[in-house]
Parts: sequence; C-alpha cells; structure tokens
Amino acid sequence: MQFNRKDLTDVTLIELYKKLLLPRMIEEKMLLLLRQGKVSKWFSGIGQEAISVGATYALRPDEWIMPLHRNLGVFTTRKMPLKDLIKQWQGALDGYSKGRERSFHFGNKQHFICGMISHLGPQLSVADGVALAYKLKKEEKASLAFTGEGGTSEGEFHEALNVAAVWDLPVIFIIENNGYGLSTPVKEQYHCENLVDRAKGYGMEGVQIDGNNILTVYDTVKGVRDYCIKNQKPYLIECMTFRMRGHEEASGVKYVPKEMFEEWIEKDPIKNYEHFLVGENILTNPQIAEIKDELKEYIEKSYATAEEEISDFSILNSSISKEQIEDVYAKKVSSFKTYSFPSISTVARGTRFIDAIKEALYQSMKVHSNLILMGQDIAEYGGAFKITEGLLNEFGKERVRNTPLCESAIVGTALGLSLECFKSVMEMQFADFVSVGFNQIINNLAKINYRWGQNADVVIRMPTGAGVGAGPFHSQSNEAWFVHTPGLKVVYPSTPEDAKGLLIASINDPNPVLFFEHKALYRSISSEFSQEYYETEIGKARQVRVGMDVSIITYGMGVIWATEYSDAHPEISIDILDLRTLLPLDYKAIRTSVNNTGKVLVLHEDTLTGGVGGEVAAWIAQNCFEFLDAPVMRCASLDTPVPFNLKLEKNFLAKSRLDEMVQKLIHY
Ligand SMILES: Cc1ncc(C[n+]2csc(CCOP(=O)(O)OP(=O)(O)O)c2C)c(N)n1
Repeated sequence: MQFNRKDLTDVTLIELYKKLLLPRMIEEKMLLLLRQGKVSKWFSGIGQEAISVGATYALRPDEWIMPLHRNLGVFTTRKMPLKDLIKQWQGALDGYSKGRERSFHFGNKQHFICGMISHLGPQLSVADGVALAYKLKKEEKASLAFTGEGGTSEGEFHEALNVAAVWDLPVIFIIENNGYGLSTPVKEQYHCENLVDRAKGYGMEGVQIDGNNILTVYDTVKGVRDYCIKNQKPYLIECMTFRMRGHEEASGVKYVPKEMFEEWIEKDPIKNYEHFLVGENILTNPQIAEIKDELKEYIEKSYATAEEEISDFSILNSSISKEQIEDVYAKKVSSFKTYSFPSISTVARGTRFIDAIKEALYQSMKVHSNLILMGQDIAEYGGAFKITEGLLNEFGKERVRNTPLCESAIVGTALGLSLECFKSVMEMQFADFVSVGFNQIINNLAKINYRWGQNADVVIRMPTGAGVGAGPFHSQSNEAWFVHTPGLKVVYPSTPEDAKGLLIASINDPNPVLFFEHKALYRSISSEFSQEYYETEIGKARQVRVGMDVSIITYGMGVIWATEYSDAHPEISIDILDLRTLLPLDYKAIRTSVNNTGKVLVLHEDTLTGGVGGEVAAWIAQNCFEFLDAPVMRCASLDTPVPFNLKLEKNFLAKSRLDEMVQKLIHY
C-alpha cells in the first residue's frame, strides 16, 4: 500500500494513527463483551475504519455527517465520550437514545451526527437537506452521507443524488464498497462495472479510491469538500474496502471464500499505516506499544465508569410511560406572536377554502424567513391546484422550490433542513403519491424526536379525497395510515377559517404535521375568515351544531355531508362534531357530543375497515358506555379502491349510505 503524506506534519500523521486505532481497539473490547452477553447487538467495521476516520477528520466538526451501522470511527473521531457510547451500546436509559435505539442508530446534535434509520438509504436525502440549508445560509460547509454498496440499489440513492445534482448542493456521498450486502456479493447487487460510474449519470463528479488507505481517504475527502463548497456541487466517492466480519455478529461469514480474507488481511488499514509510520521513522515500535497502552487504558476506564454510572441509574419507576409518551413530540418553545398584514400584495383576497390555504402560506412565509416551500410544479406553474401561484414572485426561487419527481428524497430533504433549524412545507401533488415518500415520513420524521431528541419541523400538505371522478390514484383518503403513527400530527380542516388557522398552527408546530386538504372543497365552499395572522389550535374539535337525537362525529368532507343532511332533515336534532385534528383526537369534545345525544354515528369518507372511525368508536365504547342508548355505528366508504366512473364513485362514497345509517340509529 502506497502512502503519500503530502504536506502533513508528523503530529497530524500520528493523530490520524490514534484516531484510526481507537475504533479497532474499542471493537475488540466490544466483541469480548458481546460474547459475555454484556452488549446485545454489534455491527463490525473492522477493516473499514480508514473510511469513517479519514472522512470525519477531513470535515469541520460542525458539519453534519449521516453515518450508518459500520461507522464507529465517525462517532469516535467526533470525540464522543466513550463512556457515553458504551451506555448507548448497552441500551442504558442514560445513553444517547435513552435505551430506545440500537448501537449505531442514534444521532447527537452537539456532535452534528444524524442518527440513521435501519432503512439505510434515507440518510442520503437528509444530507441533501442539510446541504440545502448551508447553501441558503451561504455558509462554507458541506454535508457528508455514507452508504454501503447494497444501499446503492435503493431508490433513495437515486433520488438523493439526483436532487443534489439538480439543486447544486454541497454534499459528499461516500459509498463503502465492502464486497457484500448482508450476504449478497456485489455481482448480485449491481451490474455496472464501478458504482462511481453512476456519478456521470447524475451529472456529478466522482472518484474511486482505496478505502483502506487512511491518507488517501483523508486527502480525497478534504479536496472533495473544498470542491463541493467552492463549486456548490455534490460529489460521489466510492471507497473500495472489505468487511472482515459478519454483517452483525450473530450472522457469521460462511458465504465468504477464505481467499478473500487472505487477500484483504494483507490490506488491513491499520497494519499498513503502522508499517508506513515506522518505515518513515515517524513512530517507533515502542511508541506504538505506548499508544496502544494509552488507548487500552482509556477504553477500560470508560467502560468501568459507564458500568458504575449505569448501575447507579434509578430503576424504571411508575411514571415511565408518561415520560416515554412525552418524548414522542417536541415541545413548542416559542409562543404565538401576532403580526399585521396591511396588504397581501400578490394574493388577491378571496373567501374560498383555497384562498384560506394560500393566505396561510403567504403570511407564514412573511413571518418565518426560514420557511421553505417545496413540491412538484409549485413555483412558476403555481402547483397542480394553483395554491402557490404568486408565491414565487413574492419570495423567490430559493424559498419556493420546484422539486424533481421524488417524494421520498424531498421528505428527507425537509428533515435535513430541520436539522439546520429551517421550517418547510412540502406539497404532495396528490395525497395518493405520499406512498412513495412513506418511509421517510413514518420511520424518519415520526420517530426522530423519540429516538434521539431531534425534531422534524415539517408540514406535508395533502390534497386528498374523492368526488370528482378521478379514479383510484387521485382520490384516496389515506389519513388513517398516519393516524396509526406516533410522532405525527394529522390535521384535517373542513372550513376556510379552520384551513387558514390550522395551517398556520401546523407551520408553527415543531413536529411533523400531515395536513389534509379536501380537493373538492378547494373551490366549492366559501366563507369569511379573518385577514389577521391567527392560529387555530391543533387537537381541538369544533362543535358545528348542538343536537339531542343523534351525534355525527366526523371530519373533512363528512362535515359538509352531515351539515347538508341536517339541513334537509329539520325533524332530526343532530349534534355535529368536526374533529379537525385526527392525531391527537379531542376526547373531551367527543365525550360532550356523546353525552348530548346517547346515539353516535362516526362518519368519514375513508373506507370502513381500519379507518379513523374504528378508533373513535372503540374509544367511545370504552369511555362513554354509560351515555350510550345504542351501539356506536360507523358510516364510511365501501372497502374498495375508489372507482373512476361517477356513478360507481357515488355509490362508493359514505354519503350514499348516510340516511340509511342515521335512520338505523334513530330507530334502534
Ligand atoms: C430497506 C432495508 N432492507 C433490508 C434491510 C436489511 N439489511 C440490513 S443491512 C443490509 C445489507 C446492507 O449492505 P450494504 O449497504 O452494502 O452495507 P454493509 O452492511 O455491507 O455495510 C440489509 C439487507 C434494511 N436494513 N433495510
């Protein structure tokens, strides 16, 4: 192995050696502990340390890194105290993730390390978001994301690299090509000759290097970082290396031919670097032994301290559930401030549902200079429903961003922006398309605050619903997918006034909010709403009508149906409750409505099975049983995809069974 020290001083070369050696020695200790059952899960990076260490050393300590499960060297090179890392690995309640996450699936803001989710690829898009933040702030920084060669087969790899290239983002993407996925060899993983060749396809530069040579890695990443910042462009580095142990410690390496180990042991990054340092008289063998002793002592001491502190930690107490639940959501720190808007220059003021959403976006953009809008065709074109029309002229291309067609990467980008304290609103062109951004929402945005205390300040606008003959993929109601996910908030207004106030509140909320807007309401309903900048509280239902005979508990289009039905049936005294927020539900208001009538119909446009109505009905049955004079009933759409033909669609929709269900309930 050839080492080229260029202008590095002896001191730097020795420091790099210590940094390279530390993760190896920690791992050796951990593997012992693993055998003793003192650590539960371990992903080994032995043989690959030069990549984590060299890359991290080449960055500034306040530049975000998105590591994966084999990147212990990132955590140690960022100088995270080993005793705290050990607590994390032991699942301790005072570890970085408070016992909630696996060994390397956590992050830490103070060290600018973003925790991975098991799905691997999503880290790449989060790096895009951080780089976008650097670019918008005109900071001289780059972000860095790791992926294995297996992870390059994920759609997220393609999406993230494409976004970085199209948006000219200063991101360094590093592929650690270590020969195998879990057990899958490279020839079954990809068919191009070299993964770095893909860089050209995205319109970016790339290089393939020896990932076992610490000086090559360090020097390359340092140069690439300068390039990314100076040229405001991404860069792809493929590091050739080898995984010397199993995917995780329990899985073994039987599928790897023996010769490969023999070949790669010769290329061991530490042995070779040591050889170079001794050969160049930078270190002597006794000095190396001394360094090893020092590190050993540090490791043993850290382990002993961690053990001591862990055993001191108070045993779980009765408030454990409360604390766990409280950590799912970030707390709102700033209180609401009012602003006056003398003129809404580019937005002609109307009173339709769509005007309310526009105004909420406009005013929020004025109030929050760190708010970014992203979505397909939202800039010049004004969005599929023309909601963002005019915003580009008012706020400029940096803040009103057309995106490529890649929902997952844009949700990930939104999260990355949040790491750097930006807010974002992403427009899903149709709520149906959220399925291709699902993983980032469900697994990254929703869980991140609970996992390691980082909030995801993101609103996703979801034009939803049927009734206009748009067929199965432009009509779905999919709010229930998200209501089942702790960490998200799900908001669903049914009036212009609420649409404005709830959207402003969602943007002010530091948590991820799925904001449902019924498309059929955009231009069909109108009512006065205040020109003030105001919030409608998330989690509070609205009593639409007070009645005595039957309660209809509903939301979205259901509110319109229930109100029309009530108007057409003055003989029935109907209590109508608009839930407005589906997660969290307003149980107090639900109880009041049940108490008013004793007969409850839960109505929604979504299909019946597994819909939000089931949750509401179950809660009422358990908590309001004594108020009930009849079983809680549900009126929902048919359990089929949404059909295209208008007659079929009408039959599909819950509205066609509303009268039947109300009558059934009344005559029970
Ligand atoms: C989306 C997803 N599919 C499958 C897995 C299971 N899995 C975990 S690691 C891994 C192999 C990853 O290979 P590579 O990206 O080359 O990284 P390496 O582990 O070799 O460092 C697999 C299949 C996963 N974590 N996420």
